Amino acid sequence: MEYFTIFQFQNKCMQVVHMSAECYPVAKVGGLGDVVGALPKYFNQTEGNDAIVVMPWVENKFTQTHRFVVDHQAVLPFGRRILQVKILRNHDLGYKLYMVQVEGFENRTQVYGYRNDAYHFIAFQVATLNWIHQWEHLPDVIHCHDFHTGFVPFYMSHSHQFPRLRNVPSIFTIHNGNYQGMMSWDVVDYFPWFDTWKLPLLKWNNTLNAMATAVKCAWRVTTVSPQYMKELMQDSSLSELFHQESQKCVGILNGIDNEEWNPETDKHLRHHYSVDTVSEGKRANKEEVCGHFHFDPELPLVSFIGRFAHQKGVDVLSDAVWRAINTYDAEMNFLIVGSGDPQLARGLEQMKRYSRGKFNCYIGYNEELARKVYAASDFLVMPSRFEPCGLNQFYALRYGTLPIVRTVGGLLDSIIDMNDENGCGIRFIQMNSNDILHALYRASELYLDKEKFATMRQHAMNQDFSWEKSIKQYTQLYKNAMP
Ligand code: NHF
Repeated sequence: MEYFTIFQFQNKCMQVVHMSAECYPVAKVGGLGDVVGALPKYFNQTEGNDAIVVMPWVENKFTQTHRFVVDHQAVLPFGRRILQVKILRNHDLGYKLYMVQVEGFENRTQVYGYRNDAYHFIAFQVATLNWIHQWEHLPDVIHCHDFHTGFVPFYMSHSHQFPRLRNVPSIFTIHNGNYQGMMSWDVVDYFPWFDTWKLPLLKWNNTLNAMATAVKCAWRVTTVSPQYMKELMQDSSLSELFHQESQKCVGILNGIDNEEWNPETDKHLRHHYSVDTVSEGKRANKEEVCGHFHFDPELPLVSFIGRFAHQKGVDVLSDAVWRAINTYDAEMNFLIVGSGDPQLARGLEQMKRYSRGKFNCYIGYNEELARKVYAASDFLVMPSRFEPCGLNQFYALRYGTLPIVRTVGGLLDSIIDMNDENGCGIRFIQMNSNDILHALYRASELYLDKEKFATMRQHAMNQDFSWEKSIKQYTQLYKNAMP
C-alpha cells in the first residue's frame, strides 16, 4: 500500500501557475517572453499536467485579435482606493492564458515603461493571489518570473490575506539579475496586510528590493543557466544573499521551441532547408540577405542580432568591427540588427559610411528579418558582458550558424569551442575588442577550411537544445518542492 502511494505520487500530474509580465506571442520584450510562452506548452505535453500563464493585460494586436472571456471579476482595495479587476481567459495557445485587467492600468499598450509600473505590478500580484486564494483546488506550484512577480512568494508566506497559500510552493526564476525592482518604500502601503516586523524580508542594502525579497521568501530559486547562478553567487550585488540561500538555488538551462524555430518550416524564410541541405539552403538565404545589404556573398557573413543594451556588448563589438575593417582589412561582412540605446544606433548608422561596404545595420525590431539573418549568416557573434542564458546562440545553431560567444552565463554552458572535437562555436574570454578580433580571425580561418566548416555546421544543426531536457529538470524541481 505504502509503495503504491509513493508510486502514485511520483506520477502525479501537476497544476502549475506561471506568473509573468511577458509571454510570447501575447506580449514579448525579450527572452523572458519566449521562455514563459514555451514552458507551459512543453510541460503540458505530459498527459494530465496543467500549466497556465497569468499576466497583466496589455492592449495590443494579440489581445485585439483573439477572443477573451471574462473568467472572474473582483474588487481590489488598493491604498485608499477600490479598483475593479477583471481576469480574462483565452485558449488559443494550447494552455490557458489569463490576463489581469486592473482599473486605471487597462489601457496600457506596452509591457513596461510607465511612471507607475511599480504600482501596476503590485496590483497585478495581489489581484492574482486574491483570485487563486478562492480556488477550490489550489495549484501545486506557483512559479514566478523576474522581479515583476517578486513579492508573490512574500505575500504567499507572510500575508494574513492568503492563509490557504502558505503550503503552496513558490518558485522564483531569475531571467535577468540586473533588473531587481528596487522601489520606494511607499509602495508598501499597497501591500496586503502583513506583520510589520517582517519588513526586513523586503529589503536589501536598505532599499526595498523585489528580487531580493523573492530570493529570501521563495521555496526554490532558479536562474536560466547553472553558470549564471555561479556568477550571481560570486560577483553580484546580491552575492551574500545567494550564499545565504544557496541550499534552495539551482540553475536550469533554457531550451528553445524547436517547432517555432525550424529552418525547414519557418514561415519567414523563402528558402527552407534541413541538415541535409544546409549548404544550398544557407547559400540561397545568404544571397537574398547579402543582396539586400549590398554585401559580397562570397565573404563570410558575421551578424549580431539583439538589443543595444549595455549587457549585450554592442559598443565593444562595433569597435572590433571598425578595427577589423579599417585596420586589418578583414575579408568579412558584418551585419548588426537590433534596437535600443539611441546613441549607439546613431553611431552604427554613421559607421556604415566608413566601412567600404563591409558593414551594414538595421535599426529596429523585425522578427522576419531576424529569422532571415539567422538563416543567412555564417557566424553569429554574442559579446555579452553577462548572459543569464541567451537564446540567440540556440537559434543560431538550429539554423546552422556558428556562434561566436563570450564565456559567460548560459553561453559558457552551451557553446563548446571548435578546438574540441565536439565543438560547434568559437569562444573568447575577455570583454575587449582584441579578444573579439582574435575570435573573428579564427572564424575567417575556419571559413576557408570548407570541409571543417561544413562539418561543424551540420554538427551545430544536430545539437539538441529543445525544451524537453529542461522540462524534466523543472518537473523534478516542482516535485521536490511539494510538501
Ligand atoms: O535567456 C530568458 C532570457 C535569457 O539571457 C537572457 C536574458 C533575459 O538576458 O531567460 O532572459
